[in-house]
Amino acid sequence: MRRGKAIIFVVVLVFLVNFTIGSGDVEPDVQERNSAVKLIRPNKLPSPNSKIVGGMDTDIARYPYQLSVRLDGQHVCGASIISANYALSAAHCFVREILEGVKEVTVVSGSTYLDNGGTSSKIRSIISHPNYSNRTNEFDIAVLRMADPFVFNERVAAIALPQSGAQPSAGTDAVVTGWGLLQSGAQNVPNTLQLGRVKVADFRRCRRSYFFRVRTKLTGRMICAGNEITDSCQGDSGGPLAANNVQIGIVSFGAGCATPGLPGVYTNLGDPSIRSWISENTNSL
Ligand code: 4AZ
Repeated sequence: MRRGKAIIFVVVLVFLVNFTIGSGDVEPDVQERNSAVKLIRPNKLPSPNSKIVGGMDTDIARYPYQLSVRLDGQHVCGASIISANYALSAAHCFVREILEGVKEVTVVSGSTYLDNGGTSSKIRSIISHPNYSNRTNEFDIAVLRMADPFVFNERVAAIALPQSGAQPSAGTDAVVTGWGLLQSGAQNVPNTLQLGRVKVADFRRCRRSYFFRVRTKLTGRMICAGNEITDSCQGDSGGPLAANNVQIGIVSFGAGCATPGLPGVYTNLGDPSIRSWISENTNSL
């Protein structure tokens, strides 16, 4: 009987804690990535001069691994160069609904600006992780095999990948780059590549917040980074999170952008299953 009471007590306690933590003024929704990408698709061309959330203008020469993924010429996602023949992006950028009716998928390398410069390259094949799930956001990774190799120069170069099992500790300084929205819900993406300086967040804490506040389960295939000041946002998806010139994450999802207590979520490239999948699909990188 004592045990029965203890269980009831724990159940009530968990419920109360949940309820209090989860009852902020406005509950942020987990971004519907598909609609998010649509938001920045067709007819909404980047307005020049509008600014990742809390970032600053930067130059492609500083982040020469950054790519813009274009569907029929329109920027939809980021990606990164990992070798002459391969790029890395997010699987959610290439789901059937998004590719429907699209004639051409290309990446643009070597340009700071969305509206001019750089080199457009054709993709031979898109390999999305077979275990990617748009319900759980697990394994949000895709390898892009280029039709022709990238020609490397000071604005076009590959970024290194982590060793299998390498896990960035909380507080690690990282940079996220991209042409994503400057504010949650903004209408246009910026024309100039943005750089956001973020810190890797404590994973258990991040996982707890996502679970209690947005009922979303994070797994070891994910890492969190950013805060209420600086974060990735829609349109940055697929792009790189780098620390010490090593790509540690891929922009994957979040609960809005720069939402207090809910950092951005990234595919964890150090996770052994993710890391070995990249090797297997890129002729062993
Ligand atoms: C998105 O919709 C998205 N704040 C990407 C990153 C984040 C939120 C949303 C992280 O593509």
